[in-house]
Amino acid sequence: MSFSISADFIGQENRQAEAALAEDFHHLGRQLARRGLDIEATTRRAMDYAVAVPTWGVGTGGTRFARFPGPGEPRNIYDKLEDCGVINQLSRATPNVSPHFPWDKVSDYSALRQQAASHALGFDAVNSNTFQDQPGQKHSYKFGSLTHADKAARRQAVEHNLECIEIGQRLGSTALTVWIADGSNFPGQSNFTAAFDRYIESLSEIYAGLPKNWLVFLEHKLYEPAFYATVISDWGSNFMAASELGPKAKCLVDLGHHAPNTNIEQIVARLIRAKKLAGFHFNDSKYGDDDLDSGSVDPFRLFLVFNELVDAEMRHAPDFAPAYMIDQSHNVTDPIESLIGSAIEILRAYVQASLVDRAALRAAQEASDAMAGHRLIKQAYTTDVAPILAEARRRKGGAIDPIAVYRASGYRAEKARERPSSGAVAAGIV
Ligand SMILES: [Mn+2]
Repeated sequence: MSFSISADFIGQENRQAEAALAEDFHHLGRQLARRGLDIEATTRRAMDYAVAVPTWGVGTGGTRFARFPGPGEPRNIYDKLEDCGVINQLSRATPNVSPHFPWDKVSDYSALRQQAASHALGFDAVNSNTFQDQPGQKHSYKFGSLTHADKAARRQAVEHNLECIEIGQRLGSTALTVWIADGSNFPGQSNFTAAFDRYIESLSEIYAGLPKNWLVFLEHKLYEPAFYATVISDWGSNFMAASELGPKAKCLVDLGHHAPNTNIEQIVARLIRAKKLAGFHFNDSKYGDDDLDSGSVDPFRLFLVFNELVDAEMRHAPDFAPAYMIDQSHNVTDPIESLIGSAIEILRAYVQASLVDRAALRAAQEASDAMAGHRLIKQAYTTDVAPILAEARRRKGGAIDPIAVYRASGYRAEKARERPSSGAVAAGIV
């Protein structure tokens, strides 16, 4: 029998924090009421928000220099689901997981779906992998996959994506996320135009294989592993591709996949306007695609992204239904703690953005009152919404202080006993 955290334990831990939370929640409610805001309505929004966790995120990540495995790491997709279940049990914000193939391949997907359901989890977008070679694979992706100069390698990559769609259908997913590592390391190595043409040709075949209610999320990334040029390097290339492919193709924004100092929130606004925003891979970064915990380095940027999202939601922007996913690499922390913390930070940004006085902001903008507009944004951003987040979790049966409860539960130590290290788990960074 494998160890799990009981609802009784969470309730018991919560009881010690309930009185203080009630006091803080009440006080914040009075503050918000003075601004014409209803804390109950905001709390309901917090309760309804969800962000998916990646199955690859619960294993310890690494860099190209080293990986330092933690104790009790998940050994397979079943262990990963167990860990993802704990993240949702305590945070009540992550009811879906985003699987990755072939890493999460099994022989029986209806059993996998049932296993996920037993942890109260569903499946979000499925991710294909043509950025590394698998054992026994006929054609190598060393020089590309969907854009490879060799037609047979492209064919193999297309087939893999079609297989991912098939698996996703059995899991209840409705989207395929495609990120390719294709690009070049040397000027002259590859023809920019020919590579992009081949991308469109390959993606057209995948697009044709999408079931009726499915979307394909195209993910761009500036550089790495290609260091001179990447085929789908930026949102412009992404938008060109998604536009050529059709309405079921949309652009996924990974927060770490842009040049330093890029105004990502403005890109988000543009994609919303073009009805092409697929959704997000949330993470944070300082220098490049660092895959750090969401909101850990620049929480204001995360808030500004959500400011655009809530703005679009409030004005009922057409065809606006972004998918929210976390994509991080946890190299020095317990991945469960990082994912709980990240889900909280994402939710915090969403709730703070929900507090922006939209009518007053519009008026300030119409009047070209720069300072008034900025102050309205900052008023929302500097509001401490922690009591709303905690109360939303408590009402849904989660923990008032999820990371403290996780630590007190002894879950990791139990798993270290149950899961002898195989050293085989790969943690991906995409
Ligand atoms: Mn990503």
